[in-house]
Amino acid sequence: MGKMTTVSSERAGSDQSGVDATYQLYKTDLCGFCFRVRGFIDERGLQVTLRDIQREGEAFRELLKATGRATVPCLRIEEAGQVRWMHESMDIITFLAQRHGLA
Ligand SMILES: N[C@@H](CCC(=O)N[C@@H](CS)C(=O)NCC(=O)O)C(=O)O
Repeated sequence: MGKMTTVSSERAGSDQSGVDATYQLYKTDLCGFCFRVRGFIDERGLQVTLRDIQREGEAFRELLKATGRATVPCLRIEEAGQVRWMHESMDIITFLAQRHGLA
């Protein structure tokens, strides 16, 4: 009890699950599927950088280039020098829940 732990705000692994990955959620503010994912992220306290593809042209171009689609939500997962992109709100939630012991 009382032991202080320093965590990086960039690392979702700070939830002590041992996972050292960096997450970015590509989203818009008009997308209900995005709000579903964001609600889960907020509820569980995961560190995920939000990228708005309507407000940030660069985010839109990154998403399109990487996935060939403009569909949101899309989770960019960077881990051990590798990058993966995941569509589908329920797949994203299930992935994060399993990954971080939050099922
Ligand atoms: N089944 C998908 C639906 C995603 C979806 O329909 N996203 C809409 C916004 S609410 C979208 O990005 N439409 C534009 C497109 O696909 O180009 C999910 O659950 O994530």
